[in-house]
Amino acid sequence: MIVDKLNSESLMKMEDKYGAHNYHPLPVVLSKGEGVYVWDPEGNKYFDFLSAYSAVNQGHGHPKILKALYDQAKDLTLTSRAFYNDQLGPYEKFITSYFNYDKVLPMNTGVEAVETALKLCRKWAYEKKGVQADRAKIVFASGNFHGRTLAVISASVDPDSRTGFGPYMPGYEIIEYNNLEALESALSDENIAGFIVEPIQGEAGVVVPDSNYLKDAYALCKKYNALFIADEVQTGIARTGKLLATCGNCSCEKSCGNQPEVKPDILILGKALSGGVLPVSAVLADDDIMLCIKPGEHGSTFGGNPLACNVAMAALNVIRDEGLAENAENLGKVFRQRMQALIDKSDLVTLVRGKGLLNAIVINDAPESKTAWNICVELKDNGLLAKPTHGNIIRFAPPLVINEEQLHECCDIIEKTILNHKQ
Ligand code: IF1
Repeated sequence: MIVDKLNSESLMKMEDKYGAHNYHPLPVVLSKGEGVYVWDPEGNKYFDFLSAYSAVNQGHGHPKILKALYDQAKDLTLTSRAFYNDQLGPYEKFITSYFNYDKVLPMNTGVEAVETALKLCRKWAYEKKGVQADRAKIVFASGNFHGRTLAVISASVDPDSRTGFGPYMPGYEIIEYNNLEALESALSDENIAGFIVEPIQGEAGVVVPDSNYLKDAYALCKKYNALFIADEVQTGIARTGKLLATCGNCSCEKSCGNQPEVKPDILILGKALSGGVLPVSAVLADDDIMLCIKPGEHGSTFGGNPLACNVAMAALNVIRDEGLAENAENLGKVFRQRMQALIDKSDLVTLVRGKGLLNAIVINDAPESKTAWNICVELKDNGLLAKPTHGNIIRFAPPLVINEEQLHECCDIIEKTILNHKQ
């Protein structure tokens, strides 16, 4: 019996009936993706301007990443770490060289990598800094988004992420983002193990700190013997025009030879580490930190599986071989110029901000208004998919494989939608 292809309407109803209501998606169903494009079951074509929150930097269905998936899947997908496998060592050598660290601890989702980094930071504080047992504290920036687990939402100030899930993880200090005085004051507490920060706060609305913030924050962590932990789950893997948003130079220290302005003590990667093909995350650190975790003290069933190893190596090769950081840097400037020109002729948009191809526009209405949402629905009707972050801010993050002609076509869609929007 040939089952009729379900249409968008029936698919949305099915999700509503049988799925948890933990999301409020835009009313569009996606069934196919290729490069910067996605299609719905009815065959309507859209520009993907969210890239699954920067997990699809390499574009949908990248042939080299899919080949790595197919080629490995037919041999061996999962062994668990109870045994060695023939893909993990080569991957560990590859990724530690790529990002210039001694070691990697492979995990799966971004929040698992964040949790791993927090555990590693505490362990280092007890074993190397000499903090008394159970007294270690970690500093977070308000407005952060590091994932959805209890330990991580304990550091959130967002009521949606936090309320109703207490009691919360102790040992956290939350300070204002982009405030070095607040950081120095917090770090002066000898029990501080580390400071975890997003180089750009994505969910908070693509908040870009002052140009000296990361470098000076890193220096303060060194001064007070606390670990600088960079959550590059969203900003990493070329999204902001550099391989890492924390590296002030080009793609990788080895290729350009310059010393990066900031080399995080613990680096957290996820999302586009796999090009969006399957969950792959990683925590990188040098031996004096990474070896604080001993056998049996941390792990994961799927962490470091052969499939993930091969997909991640292919995904990282695509980033370098196709010059996606440079493309993001160049086209990000074009995008912000186009948006600034729109701001100059529309009072509906007040600001554009971002780095590389991680940008956002601020809509001239109250955060609790539906305007940003309505504009995203109108953008969808005009062939471009994006979604508001908080209230009146719309994030724009296309796959980094986008070309200049496609980018201008998208800016034309955004401009037409904004100028035709009826309040
Ligand atoms: C959802 C937000 C973005 C992240 C940073 C860790 C994680 C994320 C900087 C955890 C994940 C995702 C989660 C996703 C939507 C998306 C998101 F809106 F939730 F905040 F990108 F800004 N660090 N961000 O951005 O990684 O465990 O999800 O793999 O719907 O929750 P994860």
